[in-house]
Amino acid sequence: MKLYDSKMAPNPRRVRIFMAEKGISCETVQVDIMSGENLSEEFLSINPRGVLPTLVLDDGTVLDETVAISRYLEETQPEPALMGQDAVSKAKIEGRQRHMEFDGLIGAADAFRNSFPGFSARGLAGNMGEVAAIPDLAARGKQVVALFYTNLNDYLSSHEYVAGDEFSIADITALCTVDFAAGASRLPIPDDCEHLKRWHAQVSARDSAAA
Ligand SMILES: N[C@@H](CCC(=O)N[C@@H](CS)C(=O)NCC(=O)O)C(=O)O
Repeated sequence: MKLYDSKMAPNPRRVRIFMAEKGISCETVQVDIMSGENLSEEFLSINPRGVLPTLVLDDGTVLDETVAISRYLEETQPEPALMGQDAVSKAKIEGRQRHMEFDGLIGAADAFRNSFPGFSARGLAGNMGEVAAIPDLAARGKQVVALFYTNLNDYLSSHEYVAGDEFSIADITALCTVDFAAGASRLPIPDDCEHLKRWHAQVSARDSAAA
C-alpha cells in the first residue's frame, strides 16, 4: 500500500502516528499542500477530493478520511488495539476521538485557514474551488481552541489518557491538534493547564510522536 502524506499537516500525521504505534510501514509520497500539489490533475486522479491523508491499497482501493484509514489498519492489524477492544471501550474511544476532532482540531484548522495569507482563497480544504477565508472564523477558532485546552485539562486531571486508562486513537488526534494549534496557529498550551502539559509530555515521549 501507498500513503499520500503531507509532512506539515495534522491529519496525515495522525495516520503516521497510528501506523508507527502498530509498527506498520509503507511507501509514502509527499504532497505539498501549500503549493497546491494536492489540487494538481495528477493527485486529483488518485483522490478527486484532493485531501490528505489518502491511502491506496495494493488492489487499487483508495481510502481517505483519517478515521476510515485508521479503521482499516485496526481491522487488518488489531494489535496493539488503538480503537478499543469491546463494545464499551470501542464506543468510549470513538466518542472521545470525535470530541478531539470536532471540539479541537476543527477549531485549530479554522484559526489557521482563515488567517494564513496563502489560503485567502482556499477557505475550505481540498478540491472545493475558490472559497474566501472568513476572518471571523479564525477568531472563533481561537475561542474553540481555548475551550478545548480547558476542557481537556480538566479531563486529564483525573485520567491518564484522553479516553481513560489506555493510549488510543483519541490521544493521537489530541496530540496532533495540540501541536498544530501551538505551531501553525500559535496557540500554545496555556501555562495553567498543568494536567494537559503532563499528558502532552508523556505522549510526546512515545517513539510514534516523531512520525
Ligand atoms: N476529515 C478529513 C480532513 C482531511 C484534510 O482536511 N486534510 C488536510 C490536511 S490536514 C488537507 O488535505 N488539506 C488540503 C488543502 O488545504 O487544500 C480527515 O480526517 O482526513
